[in-house]
Amino acid sequence: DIQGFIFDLDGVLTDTAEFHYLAWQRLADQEGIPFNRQANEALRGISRRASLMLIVGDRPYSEAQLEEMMERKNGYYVDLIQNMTSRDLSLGAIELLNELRQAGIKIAIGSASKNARTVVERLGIADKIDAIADGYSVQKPKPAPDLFLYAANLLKLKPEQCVVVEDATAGVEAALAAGMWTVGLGPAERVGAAHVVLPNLAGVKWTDLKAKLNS
Ligand code: B16
Ligand code: MG
Repeated sequence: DIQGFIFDLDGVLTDTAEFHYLAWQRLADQEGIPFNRQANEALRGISRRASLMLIVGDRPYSEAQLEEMMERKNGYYVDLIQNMTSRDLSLGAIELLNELRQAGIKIAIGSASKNARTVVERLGIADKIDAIADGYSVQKPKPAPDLFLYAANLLKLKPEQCVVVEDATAGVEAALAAGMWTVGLGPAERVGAAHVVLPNLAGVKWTDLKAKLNS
């Protein structure tokens, strides 16, 4: 029986992808590295370091320079998310969170971001979340199952009792590898491997989802 939900944050409960993009673009411009919105698509849901490595490619940066660039990008990103409010919640998110809580389902965040706690606070949903697994929780990033297993453990649930909601290919892979029910948000080319694929959270009801996951 399903007793817990683990929500990815960026791209699922809110759209911080634009802020990540603006911060990476600023860094790339300063470094004279070609980058654009399309290149940014490949960074969806992957860790800060893996994102930077995709941007710099085979340019010979030292470890110290890479660290500095990650910090610089994060500074821009942290500035951008200070202005977030509950208005930045994805359409349908608050309704689904409320319905799940009323049904006694436990709720966790499973995000690769080291800024997940700040974003949860800014969105005003901290009181609806039972546990947060974030960029500090495990060593191996998605597509490894570690982060979602860590989240399930915080909820004291078994993998098969959990539903993961993800927008990224790496996240869907991580959820399946963890042995959890998986809801993919977005185009089938991106999240088609999930058990259920939906465009976004708008109008999504737990009662409907439950029926889909059981069939
Ligand atoms: P940070 P998610 C991911 O969050 C983002 O989708 C990804 O673009 C970002 O690089 C990653 O977090 C790390 O974020 O630099 O803030 O630690 O989708 O797993 O909620
Ligand atoms: Mg995501």
